[in-house]
Amino acid sequence: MTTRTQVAIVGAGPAGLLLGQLLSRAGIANVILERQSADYVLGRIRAGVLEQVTVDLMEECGVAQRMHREGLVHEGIELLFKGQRHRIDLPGLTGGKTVTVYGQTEVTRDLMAARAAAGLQTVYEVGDSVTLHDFDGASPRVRYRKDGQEHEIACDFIAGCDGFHGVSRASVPKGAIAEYEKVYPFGWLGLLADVPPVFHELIYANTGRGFALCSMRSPTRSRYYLQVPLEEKVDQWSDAAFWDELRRRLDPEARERLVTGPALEKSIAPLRSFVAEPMRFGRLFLAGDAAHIVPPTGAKGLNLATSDVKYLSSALIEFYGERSSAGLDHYSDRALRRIWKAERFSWWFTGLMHQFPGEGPIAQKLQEAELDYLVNSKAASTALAENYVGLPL
Ligand code: RFL
Ligand code: PHB
Repeated sequence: MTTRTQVAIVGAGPAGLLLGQLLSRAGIANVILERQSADYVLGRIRAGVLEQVTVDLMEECGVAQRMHREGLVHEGIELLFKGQRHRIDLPGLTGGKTVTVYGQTEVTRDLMAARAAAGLQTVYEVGDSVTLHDFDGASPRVRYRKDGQEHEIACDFIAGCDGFHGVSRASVPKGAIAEYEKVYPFGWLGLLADVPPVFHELIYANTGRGFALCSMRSPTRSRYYLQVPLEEKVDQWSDAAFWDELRRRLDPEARERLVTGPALEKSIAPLRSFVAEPMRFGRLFLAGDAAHIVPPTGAKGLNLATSDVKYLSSALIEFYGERSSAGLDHYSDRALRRIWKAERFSWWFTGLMHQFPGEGPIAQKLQEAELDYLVNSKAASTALAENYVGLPL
C-alpha cells in the first residue's frame, strides 16, 4: 500500500520526535518510522543535561510544562582533582546561563505523549525493514514492513533521525560522504539508583583510578558513571563493586555522604567522536546521532540533536511557506559549524578528565596542572562554562 506525506522521519528518538512535533505545529504532514517499540525507546537511559537551546525547543513544541515542574536548574558544576572539588559558576561566567537536569527518557516521554494526543502517526516496531529510495530525485520513497505487510510512503523529504547505527546514513553512496572518527580506549559504566544524589550539583572527577561522574535525575534518583576499560563486561560489575570503586574516586566529604542502593539499570557505553559530512544528500537530511557522535563528557549529544532539528525544521517550514530552498541548501553547513565546536569541546574535556592507557604518570600531572589553571583563571573557566551551557545557535 502506498500512502503520501510531506516529510518521512526515520527514528523516534529525541531528534525524530522533536522534528515531528515542530513540523506538525507548522502544518507540515509527517510520519515517523521506528525500529523498536515505544517502551524499548523509553527504557534506554541516556542523556541528563539540557542546554537552554533544548529547553527553548521543548517550549516551542508545547511540551515544556512537566520539564519546568520537575527539571532541576543547575547553576554550577564541580570539578574534582587531586582530591579536592572546585566549583564552576555557570551563570556568573556566562551572563546568567544555566543548564537543566531532566532525563532524555522524560523528554522522549513528553514528546511521545504530545504526538499521541495530537493523533499523529508513529509506526513502531518496523525492525530493520526500512529502505530509502530515490532521494537523489524529486520524489523520494520509504518502504517498510509492519505485521507482515509491505508499505510505501511517497514523500517530499526524508529526515534520517535514526541514530548512529541507523539505515539513513548507510543508504548514501560511499563516495558521497566523508566520515571523521576517533574511538576512545575506554567506556563509561553507568548506574541508575533510587538514592539521593551525593551532591546537588554534578561532580566531574579526574583521579588516578580513572574518571567518575556524579549526576542525577531527581532529588531521589542518582546517575553515576565510572571510566572502565573497553573490554570490561557489565556483568563483571556487581552493585557493591560499582559503589566501592565510585567511593574510591570521590573526595573525602562526598565519600562520606554517598548513599548506595540497588541498581535500577547498569550499562557500559563506548566513547566515540564521529562526524559525517555533508548532512544532506538530495532530499535526504541527517540529524542527531545519525550524523555525529560526541563522547558524553561534555553532555552535548542530545543538545546537538536538538540544534540540528531547530535548523532543519526552520528550513522545511521556510520551504513550504515561502517556496524557498535557501534554508535547506544551508542546513548542512549551518549545523556542522555548531557540531564541530561541540566535537572539539567534548574531545578536549574527555582528554582532560580520563586516564589514557599507556600514557604514564606525566599525563596525570599535566592534566592536574591544566585543571589547576582552569579553575583559577577566569578566562579558562569562562571558556569551559560557555561551552558547557551551550554555544549560541
Ligand atoms: P537516538 O536517540 O539514538 O534515536 C534514534 C532512533 O532511531 C531508531 N532507529 C531506527 N528506526 C527505524 N529504522 C531503522 N533502521 C532504525 N535504526 C535506528 C532507534 O531505535 C532510535 O529510537 O538518536 P537521536 O534522536 O539523534 O538522539 C541523540 C541522543 O540520543 C544522544 O546524542 C544522547 O543520548 C547522548 N548523550 C548525552 N547527550 C546530552 O546532550 N547530554 C547528556 O548528558 C548525555 N549523556 C548520552 C549521555 C549518551 C549516552 N550513551 C548511552 C551513548 C550519556 C550516555 C551514557
Ligand atoms: C547524565 O546524567 O547521564 C550525564 C550528565 C552529564 C554528562 C553525561 C551524562 O556529561
